[in-house]
Amino acid sequence: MKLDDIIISKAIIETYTKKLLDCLELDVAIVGAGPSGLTAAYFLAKDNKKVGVFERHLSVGGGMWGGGMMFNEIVIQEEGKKLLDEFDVRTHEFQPGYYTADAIECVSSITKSAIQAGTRIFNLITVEDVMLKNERVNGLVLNWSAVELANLHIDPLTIRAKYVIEATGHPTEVLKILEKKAGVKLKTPSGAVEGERPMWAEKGEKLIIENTKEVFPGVWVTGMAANAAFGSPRMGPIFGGMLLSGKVCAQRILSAL
Ligand code: 48H
Repeated sequence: MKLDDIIISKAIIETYTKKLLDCLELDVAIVGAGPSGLTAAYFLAKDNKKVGVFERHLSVGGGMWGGGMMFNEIVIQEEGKKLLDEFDVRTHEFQPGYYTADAIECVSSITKSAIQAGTRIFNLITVEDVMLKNERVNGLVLNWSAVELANLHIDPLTIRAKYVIEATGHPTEVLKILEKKAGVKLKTPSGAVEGERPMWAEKGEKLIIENTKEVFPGVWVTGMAANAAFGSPRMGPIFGGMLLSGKVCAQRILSAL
């Protein structure tokens, strides 16, 4: 069969452009394709909401690939295991209440589920700012991660969304942007990002569910960013909280939409 190089290029450019154009107005825009962001995306897309995920890196999955200290297995508790069952990830009971799963299988299966439910994931795009109107976030400001890396002076583009999910993990990048550039008060005790506390798996996993909420008009926080925002402990390589927080975030947004 004959292959034309230019048709290959045209196919990619046209298809990608269509995908991006279709995401200029979203129900929910998610910043970060770690386990919490991907899980939230899956449950929102499954409910027929228009969801786009923007991820700075080439690969999705955030901090999940490396398990604990590069031992690429994760630990999950009973409630989290049910979610891995839904994502068709195999788990192994280590001892009652503690399950392990292959970190690579987790990332690839959750990602596949989110995409097949209808989520569009845009890797290599960094969220460098938010759109703020009448004291409410109503969209994101995007640029190629390569522009950020090369420190080029190139203006960004924007997308509009009914809700934004802050799923950037430990650095809470979206909330830091709001703090620094908009000077607004978040719905946290101090009005600012409280900062994550030292490791305490049990407490961190419990609090993450109540920390998953709207932290500023139009912005919901999930995953590690939720505990960092509200000053709760980190929890190490137990990932049930990330998945459950993503699910709860989606459910709470679905009620709000
Ligand atoms: C685009 C961005 C931007 C930006 C960041 O860190 P993550 O895996 O986040 P979670 O919350 O889903 O999972 C946290 C988990 O991986 C973890 O770190 C745990 C459990 N730690 C416990 C402990 O004790 O250490 O993913 C966040 C993603 C990453 O892929 C980033 O590249 C991406 O967000 N991201 N993408 N624009 N401005 N900032």
